[in-house]
Order: sequence, then C-alpha cells, then structure tokens
Amino acid sequence: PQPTRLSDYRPPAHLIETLDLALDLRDDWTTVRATLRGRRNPAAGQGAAPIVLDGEAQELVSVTLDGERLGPNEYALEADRLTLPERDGAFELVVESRIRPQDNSALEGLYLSNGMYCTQCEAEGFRRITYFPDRPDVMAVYSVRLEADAARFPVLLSNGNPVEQGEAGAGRRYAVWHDPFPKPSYLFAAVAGDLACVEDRFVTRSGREVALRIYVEHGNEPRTGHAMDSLKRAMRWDEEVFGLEYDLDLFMIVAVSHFNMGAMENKGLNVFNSKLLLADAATATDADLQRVEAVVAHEYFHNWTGNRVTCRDWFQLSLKEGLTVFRDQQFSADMHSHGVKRVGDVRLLRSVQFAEDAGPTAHPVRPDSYIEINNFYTPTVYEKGAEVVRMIHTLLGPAGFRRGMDLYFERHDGQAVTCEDFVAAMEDANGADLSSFRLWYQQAGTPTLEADWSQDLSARSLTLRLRQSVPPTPGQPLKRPMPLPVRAALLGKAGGTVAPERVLLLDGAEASFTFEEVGEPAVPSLLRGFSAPVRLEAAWSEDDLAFLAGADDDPFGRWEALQTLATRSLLRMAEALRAGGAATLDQRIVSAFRASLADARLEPAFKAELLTLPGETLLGQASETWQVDAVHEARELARRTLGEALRDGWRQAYQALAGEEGALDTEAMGRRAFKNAALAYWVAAGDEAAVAAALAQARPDGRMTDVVAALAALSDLERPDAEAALQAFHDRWLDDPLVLDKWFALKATASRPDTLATVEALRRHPRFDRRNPNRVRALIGSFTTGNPVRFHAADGSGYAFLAQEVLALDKLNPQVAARLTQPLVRWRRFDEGRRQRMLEALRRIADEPGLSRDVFEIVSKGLA
Ligand code: B3K
Ligand code: ZN
Repeated sequence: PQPTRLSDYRPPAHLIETLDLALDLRDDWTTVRATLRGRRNPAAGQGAAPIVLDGEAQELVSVTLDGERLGPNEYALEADRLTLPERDGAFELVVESRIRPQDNSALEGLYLSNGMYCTQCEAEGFRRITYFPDRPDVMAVYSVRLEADAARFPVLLSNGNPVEQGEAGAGRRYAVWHDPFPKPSYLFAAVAGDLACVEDRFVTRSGREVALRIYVEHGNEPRTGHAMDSLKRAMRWDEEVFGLEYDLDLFMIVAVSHFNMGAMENKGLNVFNSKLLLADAATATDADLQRVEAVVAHEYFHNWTGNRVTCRDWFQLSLKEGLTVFRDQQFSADMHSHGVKRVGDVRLLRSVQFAEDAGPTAHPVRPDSYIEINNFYTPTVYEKGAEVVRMIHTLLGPAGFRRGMDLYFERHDGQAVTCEDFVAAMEDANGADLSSFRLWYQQAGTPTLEADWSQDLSARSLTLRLRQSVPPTPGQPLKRPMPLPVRAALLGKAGGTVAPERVLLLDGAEASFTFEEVGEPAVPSLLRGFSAPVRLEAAWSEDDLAFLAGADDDPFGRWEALQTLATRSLLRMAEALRAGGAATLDQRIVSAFRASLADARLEPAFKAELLTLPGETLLGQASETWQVDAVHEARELARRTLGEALRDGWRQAYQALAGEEGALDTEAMGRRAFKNAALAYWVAAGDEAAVAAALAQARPDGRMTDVVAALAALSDLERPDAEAALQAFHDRWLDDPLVLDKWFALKATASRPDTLATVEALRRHPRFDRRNPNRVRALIGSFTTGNPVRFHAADGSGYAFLAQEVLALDKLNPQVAARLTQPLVRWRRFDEGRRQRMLEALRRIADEPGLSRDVFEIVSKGLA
C-alpha cells in the first residue's frame, strides 16, 4: 500500500452542491441511489476534467450522467474508484449500487448492530455506501430517503430535519430527511431500527426551542438520564463560554452496541457506543459517568468545531480533534474540579501520548503522510493536539483566546480549513506572532525541558535557567526548539508565595529568567498546571519535592511533586530488587502520604489522586529499560508498605465514608474515590478486616463504583471468597453487556500468575464475541494494556497470544485489530529477551498473507 501525503494535496476537480440519497434497506441487499448535482471547481484548474468518485465494497448497478445512461465502456471501474467522462460546467449524476450491510464486520460504512442498521463514515466509510468524492473539502446539502420493513425498523433517522414519512406499501415504511447545512460526507449518518426514544428540550439563549432525542434499545430508557443532563449542560456551557448556539431544531443521539470507537459527531445525529451513553449509578462507575458527560459534550462541541468549520483534508484532523478535546477538558473542569481534571488529563497524556511520541509510530500533531487514516486517530492528534491549543490559550489568555475563536468562526463558518487557518485567526485577532509556534504542529517527539536555578540572597534575586531539546523521531532526525510557555512561581521555604505566578516563554534552546525582590530562601514551582507537554527535568532535591508535595498552591504542582518523588524512589527500589537486594520505600513518601491523608483542607477527589502511586507503565517509561518484573514488585511492595504504615488512617478514612448514601454530585464522587483508594491500601496491608470490608462492598447489587473498586482490590488475591465475589458479579450481570465487560476486564487485569491462561480460556466464554469491539477491548485490550506484568511475561507468551488475536481479528475488523497491535511496536523499551520475542510476534503478524492496510501500517512501522 502507498502512503497519502500532505504535500500531494490538490483541491477537488469537482464540487458537489446537493446529494439526494435513497437507501432501500432489504434483507438480501441494500440498494443505494445517489443523485449528485455538481460542477467543476474553479479553484482546481481550467477546462474539463473527468469526474472521479471514491467507492469500494459495493456492486455498481447503473450510472446516468446528465440524463444519459452510461455503458460499461464509458466509465472506468476500479476496486476503489469510479472514473466518469469529463465535465467542465455543471452536471447531474445518478449512481445506483448495492451493498450488504449484514456482512459488514469492519463496522465502517453501513452495518448492522444488534439488528439495527447504523453508519460510521468518518474517516472514509461513506465510500462503502455509495460512489462519491469522499473527502472533507467536498461539502454538499443532503436529502436522504430511507425505506425499510415497517415492523422491524419503525425508526428511520438521518441528519437534519424530518421532511416526511409514510407507508411505502408491502409492509414497508419510508422517511425523508433534509440537512440544510452543507457537510462533508464523513458527517453523514443513517439509522434504522426498533428503538425507544427519550425526549427532552433545550431553549437556546436566543430563545429557540430545540428538541433533544436519545434513541436506545428498548429497556435502556432509564439509563439515558445522565447523558441527557450532560447534553443540556454542554449546550449551556458552549453558549456561555464561547457564545456558540445550536443551529438545528432537533438534536439526536443513538446508542449502538457495536462501535469501533467512542462516538461520532454526525450533524444533528450523533451515534454513540452504548458504553459512552448508557449510564446510571447501578450499572456505571463514577468514572464512567464522568466519561459519558465528557464524550456527550465533546461530540456536541464538534457541531461548531468540526461540523460548521471542518477539515480541508485528513492531515488537519487535529484542527477539529485537538480543539474539541481542549473544549471538553475545559467543560469538565468547570463542571467538577480544575485540579483533579488536569491531573487526570496529564496522567493520560503521559501514559499514552508520551509513549507514542517515543516509539516507532510517533508522528506530528499534523502528520505528513499516512497509509490508513484510521490509524491516525491517536493520542498525539487528540491529546497532544489539545495541549497545543491549551498553550495558545495560555499565551493569549482566556479573553484573547475567545477573540481568536470568534474570528475563526467569522472567517471560516461553512468552510473546510487547515490548522494554519486556526493559528492565523488566533494571531490576527490578537496582533500576536505565533510563527515559531507552528512547529508544534510539525515536529513529533516530546521535548525535554531542563531547569536549574541559583538564588543570591544578598542581591535578593533568583535566576532560573531553562534549556530544551527535542528528540529525533522517525523521519525527523533534527528538530528546532519550540516555544514553551512555562508557568512559574516561587514559594518561600518558610511558607507563602515569594513571587507570584508568571508565564515564562522559552522561545529558543535556552534562556535565563531572573526574579527580583526575593528576600528569603525559595523553591521554584515550575510548569504549573502542566503548561507545556514536555518532560521536565528540574534540579529539585528530594527535600524540595517533599516540600512542594505539601506546600505547592498549584494543585497540579503539588500532585506532580509527590509523583516525582515516588517515581525516583520506586525506580531505586526496582533497581535494588533487580540486583537481588532488598528495597525500602523512601520515608519521605510515607510522611507525605500521612500528611495528605490527614489534610482536611484537601478535596477528597484530589486526595485520591495524590495518594495514587505512578502506574507501572509510567514507571517503565521513566527508565532507560523497563524492568517489568522489578517495577511490578517494587510498586506492590510500596503499596504494602504504605498500607501497613498508615493502616489506621486507611481504616478510619474508609469507615468514616463507607456508610454514606451515594449521590451523583462531584463531591460525593470525590468522597467515593478517596474511600476506595483507602480501601485498596487497607487491603494491601493484608488485614483480614479489610478483606471482609471489601467482600461486603463487592456484593453485586451495590453501587457500581463501589462494587468494581472492591472487586479490583480483591481480584489479585488467590482465595476462594475473593474468587466467589467475582463469580457472583458475573452471574448477576451475565445478561448486561456493558457490565459484563467490566467483569471481563477485571479478570484480564488481575496480576495473579494464571491470568494469561484465564484470558485464553475466556475466549471460549459463551458471551465472548470477536465481532463486538467492546468485548474485544474488555478482554484482550485490558490484558495487553492494563496488565503489564502478565502481558510482558518474559517467556513471550503474552506476545504470542496477542499476535494470534490480531490475526484473527484482522479478518473481521481491521481498525480494531490495528489498535490492538500497538503494544507490540514499543519493543525498544524492553530488555533483550523481551525485544526478541516482541519482534517475533510482529514478524508473525507481518508474514500473514492478506493483511489489512491498517495492521500492515502499524507492524511495518514497528519493524522499521
Ligand atoms: N470523530 C470521531 C472519531 C472518528 C474515528 C474514525 N476512525 C469521534 C470524535 O473524535 O469525536
Ligand atoms: Zn472528536
């Protein structure tokens, strides 16, 4: 397969103004009749040019151009395109084709999910439904007619507004929809099924009434309330913060059980993975509820950042994704807690995006080339893209950022544009110069920022020196320094702030900054709020870190100090264990934990974050070679040490909160997070009373957050009562797919030695189904990404297992198979033995005949 390159971008030869699409859904075939009205694109050149349409996985029935039916020698049909005669001016084209959604296990284009028809078109799924210029810079006004069996598919939906519906004879029904907003094909959606509808309303600030409808399988209606409330909060927030109102009279969301990712922002008709929509206290954890809220908001926010202003080409993906992630992060922070949200976002960024940026699939926020675009819906495009937008926000301030957004919409509403257009709007609205800032879109790799300082008490000054370097990444051996906004403040060792927060801009390889009027010994608090996505290596002593862990007034900084201290200690412990010696946890960490545990001023949710040790994956990344077993042992030992040293504190914290009636507000969620963190440490201390408390909390009809937390604390214990608790959970929720996925994930992430055997056996569980991505992610994905010590078993058994699964899945669903492959490409992080075994697994996949482009691209990068 050949890569597509950004430098090869050309405007489309023809534009399509309207598309009338008729889908006749029948059991044997679905017939698609598309009427395209278009014209030559003046921006693409002079004179006539052939009309070229994308199309795959369908059977062409007929082509009629300007009223003439074309014979087979008047067009050229290839596996992925249809080339028609030349046209200079306007034309009308009717293409009829047929497809088989019932055979579509790739879940791209039109497919069946639990008996309902649904679509997923982003990025290039529309070409699996009909022949069309399937690229985001071709925007058309759509009219859609759906027809299907009336009894089995009473609900027929598409984008925009309903126009008419009725009987189509022979027990069939039809519905016609019209979307007045020109849109790219990737935002098309259609749904047909027997669905329940939950309805609500929202009045926009200009007084327009919008009907809100959530469609779900019958029986799931009670689980839609949280999503509906989240939607209304998101609509209000976007009006208040960005002045953006919803633009149609109807907003619909449909939940489907088979979905390749989280959700999709189709115009007026979002389609959601049911996992990210259906949520109530009995079946979803607090983390699930917050995720649902964030994703509902994210997809809603796309209506402006993505749909009204869309991407010119797929290299610009972060234009909509990075910006929309930033918007949903701000929304969630406003709804809950800024500090806790930032910590969670940074944790995610580091564990997945930094890892990607340091490996063979590293790519810039705006990639230069791809083989399969679906492989580029990555943490780099999303999360690092959001960090890039956040840095602009930091540099321009909230008001300046808002001015930039206003200008962006003023200039580009209704257009398909580039990341450059976004940055230019930010610059022009503020008279700012962001020329060097553009490097953030072009250069891959996580910069390292070094910081040291010297204080001159007699001169009452402190000088901070900052230096950066950007590591080489595939295809980019040499890098230029990038502008780094560094939020910094000075804290007095005796307490209080000595120099208030400033944003220092490091706009070259190195620079010094002097703080004046610093009359007392101070410690710098640096990169507050994680103001740039870098690896910070600051000259803090461990005493400085212990000080910051107790005193930094920046919540992120406080959390970060304790994480850094813990990382250093845990890596020392791992090294000692590897060398066959004894290891002990630094006393400073025990003291910092004791102080945080007792600190009544801290919000409980933040306390839960503070008291969580860095995960094994992060620890592995923090060292040259990830010593899998030693890191696992060290972290377990540290948890035990903390459990025992603060045993009474954990018990009291747990017992004080255990009886609380659970509400769904932020504070109650925070108290549960703290309570369950305490429970985990108390269990780690090995107390029989703690195990008894966990067993009681694990009873399957409790609140899901508590049940899952208790089961997670128990799942590693090889004892019959713990195993029985998991089994009881399984039996209680066997018929509830979303909850059963939690059980699969709990089984797959247990660190007990027999987990791989368990996972292998669970593939034969009657409810394991490779055609359902949620199930595959719950069992296989949780094991490979959430259980490092078992997946990275030294004998390579985990790798061989994954290779087998990737190959089996690739035949059904290449997109999900490619994602699953990812952990194997990071082989350079490991010791020689593991490297060889990971490479063997990659080669085994690469050798398979008929590999999808998706998996091919990932393994070939992994082997390069
Ligand atoms: N835009 C979709 C993702 C589409 C993924 C295509 N493989 C969801 C989102 O980011 O909002
Ligand atoms: Zn998105």
